[in-house]
Amino acid sequence: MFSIQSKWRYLFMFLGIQLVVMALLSREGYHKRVTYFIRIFRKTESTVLMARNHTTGAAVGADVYANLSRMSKGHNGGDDMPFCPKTSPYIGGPIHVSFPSGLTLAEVQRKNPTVVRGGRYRPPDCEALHRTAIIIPHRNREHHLKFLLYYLHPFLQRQQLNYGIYVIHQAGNYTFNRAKLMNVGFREAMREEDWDCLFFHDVDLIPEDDRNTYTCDSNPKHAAIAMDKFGYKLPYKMYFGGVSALTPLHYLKMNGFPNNYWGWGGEDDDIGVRVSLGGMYITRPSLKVGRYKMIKHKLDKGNDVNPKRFNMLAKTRQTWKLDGMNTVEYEIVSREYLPLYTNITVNIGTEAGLHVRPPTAPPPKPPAEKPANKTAKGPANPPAKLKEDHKTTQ
Ligand code: UD2
Ligand code: MN
Repeated sequence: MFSIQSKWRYLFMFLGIQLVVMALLSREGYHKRVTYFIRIFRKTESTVLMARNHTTGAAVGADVYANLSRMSKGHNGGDDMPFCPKTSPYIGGPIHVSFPSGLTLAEVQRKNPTVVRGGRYRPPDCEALHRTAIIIPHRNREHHLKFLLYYLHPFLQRQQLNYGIYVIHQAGNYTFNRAKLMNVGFREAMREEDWDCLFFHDVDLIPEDDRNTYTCDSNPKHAAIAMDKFGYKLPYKMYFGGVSALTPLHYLKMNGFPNNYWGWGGEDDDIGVRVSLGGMYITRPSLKVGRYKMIKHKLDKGNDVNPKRFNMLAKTRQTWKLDGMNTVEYEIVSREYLPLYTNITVNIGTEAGLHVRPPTAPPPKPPAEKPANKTAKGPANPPAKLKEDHKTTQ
């Protein structure tokens, strides 16, 4: 007869052997079956669903708005406001991303009641450790912008950041220039606030995991390491497109971004090269965390592939100090503090400069000689300058 104690001993031995067998099986490629078995014993978390679709490897994440209501209770805002913790308690991991039809900006606004004018936010219950500006180059992508705002606002709130969203809108129909718009965004955002980190963000990329924190590293960070469009892999080592994060010091060390890449392509690689020319290196989050979904689209009208990009790229070493933040020229057309973002519409000109002159018209014919009595009366409609002079002498 077994005593009760020895029964337990055998039971534990049996479970121990099972664990060893499972570990061996796991090494032999039975990972899925083993994790399934383990998950039966694990308490399932209500906010984070880590299940993986084994055909695509895609994470089925949580609703990005799931735990926001927990943090809406404000603090009295006095001097005794504590600093936020190093790791936010609201971070949950994978986020479910889909693009339902019928979403409106009004709905995004309704779901983000603590975001204030200009798309600004501060955690209500603690002093943020980081101040991050998001810079989004934009033209004719309102549909994408709406989805990005829908996901980005709660994503950043979960990270307890003090943040602001800037949309830098290229005025006119001339060829798009993503990198120059970023230079504008950098200068205009820094003019408004002492941001300690700037995220340069394509309008169509939605982050899929909130452990991908929107804060800066000691070197420029390429955040979009794993995108669905590249099978959630880094396409090549020097890739720096999509979403990147730099401190103001990083940005100035590499003389910002180039101003002369008009049209699609090349500018992201130029920026990548500038990082090393500025004496820095690229950091990245892990493949598991730096995941993004890109909203599918075609090449835009006004953003044709830039045929000069390879020639230009070959010369970055010679040009990076001559073109960049130290030479950027633009004119602000308008600045609007909208409920969900600050919209800056800007004229960035063309390759020919800021003011494109219309093709030169033939000089006007000199007026025919007038009889003396008519000229004495003076012109019926004096030129503006004369009108001004007249006013000041009144
Ligand atoms: C890739 C890179 C992008 C950039 C681009 C080449 C990814 C995910 N991104 O994007 O970072 O290097 O190649 O230039 O690989 N945009 C507008 N309106 C326009 C055109 C562009 O708003 O008419 C903005 C918008 O923020 C967009 C970004 O520019 O996300 C990049 O343009 P794209 O999305 O057409 O290019 P894509 O997806 O090949
Ligand atoms: Mn895109």
